[in-house]
Amino acid sequence: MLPAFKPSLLRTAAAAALLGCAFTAVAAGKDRLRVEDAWSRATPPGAPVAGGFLTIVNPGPRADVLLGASSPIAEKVEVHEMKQEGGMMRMRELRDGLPVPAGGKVVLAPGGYHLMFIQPRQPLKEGERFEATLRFRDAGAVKTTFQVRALGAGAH
Ligand SMILES: [Cu+2]
Repeated sequence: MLPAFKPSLLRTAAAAALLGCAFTAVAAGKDRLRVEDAWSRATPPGAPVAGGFLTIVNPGPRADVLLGASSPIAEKVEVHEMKQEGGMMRMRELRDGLPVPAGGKVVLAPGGYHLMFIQPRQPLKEGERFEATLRFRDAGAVKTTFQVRALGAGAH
């Protein structure tokens, strides 16, 4: 009698714990900042930099800031902005980070904001994937998988 009773009690406790965890995750996940559609371009051998493009979605009630990133595929990763200045496209590092509005999103795309992978450790090949960790002021580290698209790929 007892041996049959005990495991079922344990199972019930385990199920309750699992459900509890699941509900907590759903509640917290609703407002959680996320990264979508991360991609990069194939690079020729010896390319000094590669761009990283993605969309940051922040459904929560608080603004956040993308402070930086790191990746095993590059020496370092910077947050850059590209814009027209005096008839020329110029690129600069956003040293204070890139703000992400509450309940909004920011698109990093060719010709605008982007991540700059500096000194890639090997050429990026079309069809491959690689990992990078984005660092946000409030959301902390967000691990992201980048899909490498064809050389010369534009915005989708
Ligand atoms: Cu750049």
